[in-house]
Amino acid sequence: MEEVEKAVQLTGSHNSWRSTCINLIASENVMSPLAWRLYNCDFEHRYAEGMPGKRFYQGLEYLDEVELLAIDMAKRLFRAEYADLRPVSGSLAILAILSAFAKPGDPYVAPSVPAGAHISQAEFGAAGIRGLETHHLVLDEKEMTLDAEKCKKVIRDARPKLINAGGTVLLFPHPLEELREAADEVGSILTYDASHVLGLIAGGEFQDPLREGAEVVGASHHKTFPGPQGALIFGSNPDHYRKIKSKIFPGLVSNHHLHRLPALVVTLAEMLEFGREYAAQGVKNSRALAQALYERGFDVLCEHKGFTSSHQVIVDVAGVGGGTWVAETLEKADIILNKNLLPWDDVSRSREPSGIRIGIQEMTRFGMKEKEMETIAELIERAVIKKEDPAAVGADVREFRQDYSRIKYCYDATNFKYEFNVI
Ligand code: DSN
Repeated sequence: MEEVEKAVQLTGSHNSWRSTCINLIASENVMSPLAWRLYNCDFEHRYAEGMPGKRFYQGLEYLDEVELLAIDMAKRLFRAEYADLRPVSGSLAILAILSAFAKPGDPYVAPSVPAGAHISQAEFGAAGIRGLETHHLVLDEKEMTLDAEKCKKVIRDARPKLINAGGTVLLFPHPLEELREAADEVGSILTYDASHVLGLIAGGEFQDPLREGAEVVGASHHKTFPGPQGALIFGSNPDHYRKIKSKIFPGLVSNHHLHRLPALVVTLAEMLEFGREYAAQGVKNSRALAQALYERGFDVLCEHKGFTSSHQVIVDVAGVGGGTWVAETLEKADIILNKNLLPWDDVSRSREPSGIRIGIQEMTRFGMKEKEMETIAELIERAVIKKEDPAAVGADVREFRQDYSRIKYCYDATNFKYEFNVI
């Protein structure tokens, strides 16, 4: 079939192209070779509903054990009282949490999207679908972190059932202890969307939401945490989990994409073993890239506080073509990142925002360090500021990338024997 040939060819083209690009999308990552190998397994074809040992389908003897391993390891890694790996996406994890603690019409508090919230935290995303009355936490735009005093006032005035900190632009830790104080005053649950920084939390970098006051954490596990695509929820209070559980199943997830689970066990093990080294290098890399871009004339946010404490770098590119032009020009040079709203952009400008967001986690996985961040900054400068032909810059990108094709911070897949076939 012509269509099949086309699909095969397009998939191959995508695979070869992105393996030669400098991949800087802050929400992406690559699995380790062993995780990737296990991902392609028969669990993909099977159905499970409910909890291990209490399923509604037969044939899950081995899956149950794998899922219990993953749950146990996630609890250990994040020092949590419970962990549920069934949400198949970050948005569903957030929606399950929102549904557990707030009903339609209830007040709810989260940052706005320009202030860094993910769409699932927003009135036009999962929070809106749940029918919540959304109030916004206040970001200190200079410091790029929530303004504790102003947020406390919002919480005291709105008296929300639920507060959802964290989000999709996260340069610096948020003041969770202060938010928790206000949450306790009004009887609100403090949750944290850790999708972006989950791998940093696992590696002891950034902030540890459960230790700082958050009670429930929802996160996708494929951004800084380099697992298969999917999500989890974990937290400190088992009573909360009783409420969340039924929202996941039978509420929002029927089958939970079972082939994720062995790949997740591998990723959890690799993060337990190599996570500290990976996360520490990641933060060094984002700071080095920010510094190198700044020295080349880019308006990188938060120079006064070292630019970033996470894997992200945010650049105001309004003066050099705008977010859309910069992202599209860099794509022509095989440097892949995304345009992004800045806190002072109106949300209606999401197609023409002032900023770009850069994430260093994938290139860190391929072994890049501070020196390589200098090279990346130079390549970006050539395409964006010096306006060199992107195709010429792209040729240098592809040559540079050749030396970074093996994933680090993981087990050697050849040390494990696997004798199963997919079909
Ligand atoms: N939209 C994604 C991000 O890039 O942050 C998260 O799902």
